[in-house]
Amino acid sequence: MSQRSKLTVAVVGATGAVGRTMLSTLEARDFPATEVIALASARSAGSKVPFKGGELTLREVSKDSFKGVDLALFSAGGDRSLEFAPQAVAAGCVVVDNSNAWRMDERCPLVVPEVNPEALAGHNGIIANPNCSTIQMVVTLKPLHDAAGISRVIVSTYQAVSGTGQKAIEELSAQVRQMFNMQEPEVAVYPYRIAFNCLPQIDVFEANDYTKEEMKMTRETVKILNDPSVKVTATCVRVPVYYSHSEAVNIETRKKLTPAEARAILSAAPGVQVVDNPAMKLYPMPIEAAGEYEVFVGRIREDESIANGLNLWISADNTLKGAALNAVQIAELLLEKDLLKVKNPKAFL
Ligand code: NAP
Ligand code: 3JN
Repeated sequence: MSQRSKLTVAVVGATGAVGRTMLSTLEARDFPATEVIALASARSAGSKVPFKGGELTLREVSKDSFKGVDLALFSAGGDRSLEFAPQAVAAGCVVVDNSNAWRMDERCPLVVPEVNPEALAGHNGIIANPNCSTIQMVVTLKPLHDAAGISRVIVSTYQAVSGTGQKAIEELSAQVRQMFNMQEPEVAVYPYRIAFNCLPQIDVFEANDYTKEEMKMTRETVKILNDPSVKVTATCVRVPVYYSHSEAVNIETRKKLTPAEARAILSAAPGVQVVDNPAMKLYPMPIEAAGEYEVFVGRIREDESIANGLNLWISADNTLKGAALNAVQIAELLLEKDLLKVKNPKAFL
C-alpha cells in the first residue's frame, strides 16, 4: 500500500456496531492513517471509543467535519449519508459509504474487492459498500459465474441480530435473561420477540410483498456482477444469532458444474474458505465464522431436481466482511491504485 505523509480518516458512526468494527479493522490491518477522527451524533459528543490502545474523543458530525479529511468511512444510516457524503466530497474527501443511500446510484460504484475491483476506476467521490447479505453471497457466486454462467439464484438467509445494530444485540441478551427468569420478554427493536424465534422480515415490506432487504440482495447482486441476466430471488430471515449471517443458496448454471468442480473453483477463490466434509460433520457455522475475514462455504451438492443446479451453504461475519472489512478493503484498494482523490468536488451537490 502506498504511504502518504498525511492521511486523515474519519469514521462516521464510530459508536455503532459497524463503526466500532471499522476502527478495530483499521487497527488490525494497520491501515496507514496518520490521524483518525471519530464522528457520531450530538448524543455521543465528548464520549470516547477505544483505538490503538488509547481512546478517540467523539465529535458530532457536521458539514464542516470533513475539511482536511482524505477518506471518510460512513456508517451512521442512510439519512446521514445523504446529508453529509456530498459535503464530504465537496471538501475533497473520498467517501466509502456503508448505507443503502448511494448503492444503486449510477454515479457510485458498488464494490466488493474480490469481485469487481475494476469498478473503482473513475469513481466520483462516493463508493458504496453493499449490503452484508449481498457481499457474502457475491464473493461465492462470482467464481462460479465466471466458470459456468449463473442464470438463477434462490437464496434464503439466516441473519444475525448484529445486522440491526447495537440495540438489537442488547435486546437478544435481555430477552434471553428475562425468559430464563420467567419474566415477560420486552420487545422494542423487532416487531416480535427474537429470542428462541425466527422473523421472516428484515427491514420494511415493499409493494411486491418482498422486504427491502430481499430486494437489496436482488438489485445489488446484478449491479456487482454487472450482469442483468442473473435472476435472483431472496427470503431474508432474522435468527437469534449474535454475529455472522448464513445463507442457503441454490444456483442454476448455463454450463454444468459438478460439486467437485465447484469445490475446486471455490477453494482457489479469493476471500473464500471451503469447509465441506459431510463425513466428518464439517460445514460452515456462524459460531466459527464470527471474528473471521473469510466467507465460509460448504454443503456443496448437486440440486438433483434440475439439470444444472448446485446447493451451497455460506456463513460470514456480517460486521466484518459484510460491512467494516469490506469498507476497509475498498480503502486499501483506493490507496493501492492511487484513487484516493476527488476529481469533481461538486459531483453530488
Ligand atoms: P448502530 O449500532 O445503531 O450505530 C448507529 C451509528 O450511527 C452510531 O454511531 C450513531 O451515533 C450514529 N448515528 C445515529 N444517528 C445519528 C445522527 N443523527 N448523527 C450522527 N450519527 C448518528 O448501527 P450499525 O449496525 O453500526 O449500523 C450503522 C449503519 O451502517 C446502518 O444504519 C446502515 O446504514 C449501515 N449498515 C450496513 C450494513 C451492511 O450491510 N453493509 C450492515 C449494518 C449496518 P450515536 O451513538 O451518537 O447515536
Ligand atoms: O439487517 C441486517 O442484517 C443488515 C442491515 C443493514 C442495514 C440496516 C439499516 C439500514 C442497512 C443496509 O446496509 O442496507 C441500512 C441502510 O443503509 O439502508
